[in-house]
Amino acid sequence: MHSDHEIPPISNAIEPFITLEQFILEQEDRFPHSTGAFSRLLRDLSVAAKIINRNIRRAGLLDIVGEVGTVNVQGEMQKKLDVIAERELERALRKGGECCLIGSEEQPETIPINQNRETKERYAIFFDPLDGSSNTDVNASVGTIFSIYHLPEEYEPAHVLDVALQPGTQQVAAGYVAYGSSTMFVYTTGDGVNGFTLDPSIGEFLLSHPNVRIPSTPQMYSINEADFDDFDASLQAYLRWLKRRNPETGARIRSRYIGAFVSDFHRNLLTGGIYMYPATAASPEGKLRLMYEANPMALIVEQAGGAASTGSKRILDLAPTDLHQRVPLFIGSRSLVEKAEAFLRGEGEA
Ligand code: AFP
Repeated sequence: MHSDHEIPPISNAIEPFITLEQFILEQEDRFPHSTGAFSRLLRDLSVAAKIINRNIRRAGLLDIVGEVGTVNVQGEMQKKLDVIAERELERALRKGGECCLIGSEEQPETIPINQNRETKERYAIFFDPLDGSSNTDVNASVGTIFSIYHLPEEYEPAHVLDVALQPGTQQVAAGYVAYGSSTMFVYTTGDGVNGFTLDPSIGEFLLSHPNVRIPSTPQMYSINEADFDDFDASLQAYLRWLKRRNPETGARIRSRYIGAFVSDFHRNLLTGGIYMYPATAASPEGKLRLMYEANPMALIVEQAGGAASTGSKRILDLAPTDLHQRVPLFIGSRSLVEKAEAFLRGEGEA
């Protein structure tokens, strides 16, 4: 017991830590024929993440908050930090040389890079450089999301997008960076999910959340309820069900919505819960993009024991047709995603 005036001791002796780079190299050692290209790719992404983080952390001090004055392919005003994040990712991937195709939320078309490189391993990377970027103006959390695919050894350059657009099940890796009260790099290669927290004093991501599992008792639901009147009646019924007290425990799930998918997803991954961006009358396909938002998070959530659905189909099974394709999304704890699907089929409880 501590008296009112006594501050409980806080241990800072949780070393030794493993860095993201050490972790990646250890994983690589498990594959005897690995060329190291994939490890270098992840390293490049982590370097870009550190530079983006540096800019975000000083955003209020430099002239990098607000809009650039241009509109991106989504019809959204580009923020200065959107452009900076996009540039840093592209620069790191060009320099690294392992990535041969970039698909970004901020660009109308994919960008072929490093095409003349002599390499057997070619990767395509799809990313949202700065998800939730409207949050930067008000000092709230934002994130970066990425999804990695193999490209075949040989392909017709004019048709590279056709070979790059693959279902989410084919992702080699997926991850995100959450720029919150601390900065975290979370990723999966299809063998569990691991989270690394940036230690700014040494400039390294350190393993802080090994083998993340989404808790089975959900705590949170996240949806923009301002759109309630636009939702289908079955979804409205599901929301009413979510708000009920558990008849046995009296507990109630809480509502949280930051307006940055990465941050809402990350919190729900750690606490248990569901994030929803459904189809509405105004957005019949929902708002979030399959290739660089839904697919990478779907792989992560499944690897952590959760689920991701359009409301009727598994996200990872969808055959993509377009770089910027949108998709309705229900993602998080398996029990809540399955319940949402049941309600949307008209089989929910009264
Ligand atoms: P921005 O990157 O343009 O800020 O969009 C963020 C986002 O796509 C997603 O991260 C949020 O969950 C969602 O939009 C919020 O959108 P609503 O304001 O329609 O709820």
